[in-house]
Amino acid sequence: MAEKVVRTICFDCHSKCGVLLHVKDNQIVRVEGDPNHPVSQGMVCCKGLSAQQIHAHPDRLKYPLRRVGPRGGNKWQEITWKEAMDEIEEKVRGITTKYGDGAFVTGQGTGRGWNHWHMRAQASFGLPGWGLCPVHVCLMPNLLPTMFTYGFFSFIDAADVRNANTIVEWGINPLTAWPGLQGPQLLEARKRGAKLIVIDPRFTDLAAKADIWMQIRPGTDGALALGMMNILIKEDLYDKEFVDKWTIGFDMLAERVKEFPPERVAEITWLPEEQIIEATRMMANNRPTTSTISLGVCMHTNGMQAGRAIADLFGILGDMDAKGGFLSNRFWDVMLVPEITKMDTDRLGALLGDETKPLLTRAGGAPWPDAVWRAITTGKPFPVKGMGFVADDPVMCYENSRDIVAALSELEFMFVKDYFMTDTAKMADLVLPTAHWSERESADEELYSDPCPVVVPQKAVDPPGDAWCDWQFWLELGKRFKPDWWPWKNVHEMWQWRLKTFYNIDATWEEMTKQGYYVTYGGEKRVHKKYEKGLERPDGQPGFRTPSGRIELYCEAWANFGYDPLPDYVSPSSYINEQLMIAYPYVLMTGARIYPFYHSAWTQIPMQREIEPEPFVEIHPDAAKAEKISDGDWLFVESSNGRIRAKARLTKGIDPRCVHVPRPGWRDPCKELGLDGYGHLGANINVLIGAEPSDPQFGTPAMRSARCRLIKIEAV
Ligand SMILES: Nc1nc2c(c(=O)[nH]1)N[C@H]1C(S)=C(S)[C@@H](COP(=O)(O)OP(=O)(O)OC[C@H]3O[C@@H](n4cnc5c(=O)[nH]c(N)nc54)[C@H](O)[C@@H]3O)O[C@H]1N2
Ligand SMILES: Nc1nc2c(c(=O)[nH]1)N[C@H]1C(S)=C(S)[C@@H](COP(=O)(O)OP(=O)(O)OC[C@H]3O[C@@H](n4cnc5c(=O)[nH]c(N)nc54)[C@H](O)[C@@H]3O)O[C@H]1N2
Ligand code: SF4
Ligand SMILES: [Mo]
Repeated sequence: MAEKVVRTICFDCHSKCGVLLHVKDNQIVRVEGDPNHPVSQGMVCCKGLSAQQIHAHPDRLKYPLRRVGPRGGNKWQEITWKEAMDEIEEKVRGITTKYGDGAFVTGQGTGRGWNHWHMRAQASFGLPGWGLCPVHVCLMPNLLPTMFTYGFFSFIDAADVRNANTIVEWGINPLTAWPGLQGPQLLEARKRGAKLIVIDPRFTDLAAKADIWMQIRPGTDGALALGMMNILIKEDLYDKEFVDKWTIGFDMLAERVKEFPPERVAEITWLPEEQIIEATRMMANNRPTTSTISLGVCMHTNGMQAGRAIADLFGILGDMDAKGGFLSNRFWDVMLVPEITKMDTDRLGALLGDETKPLLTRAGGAPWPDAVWRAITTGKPFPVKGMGFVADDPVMCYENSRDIVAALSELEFMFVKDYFMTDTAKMADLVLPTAHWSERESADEELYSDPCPVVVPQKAVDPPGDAWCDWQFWLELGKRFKPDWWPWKNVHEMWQWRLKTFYNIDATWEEMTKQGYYVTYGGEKRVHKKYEKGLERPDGQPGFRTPSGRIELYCEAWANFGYDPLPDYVSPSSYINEQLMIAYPYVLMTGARIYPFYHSAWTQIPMQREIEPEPFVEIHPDAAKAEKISDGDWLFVESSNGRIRAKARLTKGIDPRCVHVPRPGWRDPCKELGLDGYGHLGANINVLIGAEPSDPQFGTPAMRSARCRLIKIEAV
């Protein structure tokens, strides 16, 4: 067959770059970035480039598999999708009839374009909301503080990097984690002279490009924001006019920040006092200023209040919904609305963990993972007896990995839908094969920065065997329980309904794929400062969508969830006693992204594994010297929760008091390169992280401010 070029979208990370796949005989012979894609502009990274190695990997799952023999014995029988779906239906019905609606929980990992369809499916037979989703650590701890403060979600999509004069990248590393989504815009901004401040305890590829790199002590970002507000107010650098007209609670905030003079903040954050002052003045004197705040800020026990402090900081700087500031984007309004998710807000209190983590259940729409595992092992407050994981390896994803393995082994029924037979999948009763982005059609509308297109990717190659995409799975599953919620014959109809009803895109499937993407708003259609024009609030009045109509520097609604209505700061080590401090001398950060892997995926792919062959831990040379560790030594990284293996990587880009282990876990072996896999416990950071201590109302554990020690493995 002749070579053809298929224009589609890579979905190996949230960037969703436009790509052109050159295809011949069902193989991908070349991957090119699509220069016409409005956001990625031709960018493609090493994960996108390895599409062929993923597509053609000999270990890909091809057909649904049913366990034969004892659980964990790794003996399987190929079955049809009809048999698999019949069995899932029977088990879900049996378990929910016997134990109640909440007894069957479906779990997902990061968003893969179908968050809302997952919720709709889960609500079709169980409790509303996300069955299980890592929103206690991902995205929501950034989004909720801004929603409470500004009345809109502000994340990477909101940062108007293209037009800002000062860009503050706060606990985020876009060049590695969001290369196609913010990478090109950032580099262009630097070229035109925009200032860049990077706040990160590690010297990243982005920090290398910064005007000011603030090497902050992990978990103290809230104190830094309070200190910056202290300077802004003392030096009269905030936007007085905006504050007077559009915010509430300024006087109380001004009192609060008096407690955070620069010298105290310097001590808390390990940052030089002069640097804090210099950065604050740059943000105020070189506006418009924008920022993206991400995992570095929120993966701590004090993350929600840190988010509030930072939200207030940019609130008084005043670049709200302004060109070059923080854009209020409407796509959030149609992403997770009850019309599609079937989320019944009155019933969210039924989600597991509600009694201790109500902000997570009621505002985040998800149960607290720790409460789910305990419901399996104790049956309290109600039993969980069946689980199904789609695009999620829960043992790699959630804190307390060992407890998760123990809990999963007590389930009556479990299914896993993945590309490969993972160690977690081996514990399941049914394993379901999955089509990769190069092998499926879909319509995706998740995160994008300005402009915000809805994309309609095309299939370039056939999946192996009979691997279904996840959308088809949710449709077929939901249909069996609530046929009237799932009236569509196939996924094309389902997406056409979605795009027509929510985005006003009325076209045939062929027309849509030919078009490729629709910029529904943003770009040239963008209207700024909608709050001045009565375009922000549903009632058409000027103002923000908060109860007061203003930016809530003092936030009453936040107080309803048990937090101080003003931002405050509690030390990330407040729970650590002296004994623990001595036994585990290093501050442990886990999970910063590295280029070749997406969470725990792709360690079996040669192109990726060549870049990062082994698990590693970053250590400062001074700390290594004190521990008698050399670069490349194998170590145990040990916390009070457990220990994992990692190779020492010495770098001056980390404080000697801190160490860092990145996200992947190197779960799967790479046979082609003869490299080991470490299974789901051997090198997995979440073996080290406990569920407690955690954010009081939201349940975020100390994934970036835990404690550990380093032990050299002499005999390896
Ligand atoms: N290659 C790759 N890309 C990914 C992913 C992946 O697994 N692999 N995952 C995707 C997902 S789901 C997400 S949520 C995003 C996350 O996107 P990011 O938040 O950008 O990802 P990270 O690299 O985890 O964290 C950003 C930075 O936080 C820093 N940090 C650690 N502790 C602190 C702290 O206390 N304060 C501050 N200010 N910074 C701190 C880390 O050093 C790191 O450089 O990435 C997405 N993109
Ligand atoms: N300690 C610590 N833990 C963390 C983080 C951290 O920084 N530190 N980051 C957290 C964050 S932000 C997130 S979002 C979570 C993410 O965690 P998850 O998204 O659950 O990621 P994985 O654990 O890699 O599990 C995903 C599994 O799905 C498979 N898969 C990949 N794509 C697809 C697909 O499209 N369909 C299907 N069916 N399967 C697919 C992969 O092969 C893999 O086995 O991890 C969280 N866990
Ligand atoms: S940055 Fe890489 S992995 Fe992410 S969408 Fe683009 S090509 Fe794919
Ligand atoms: Mo995430």
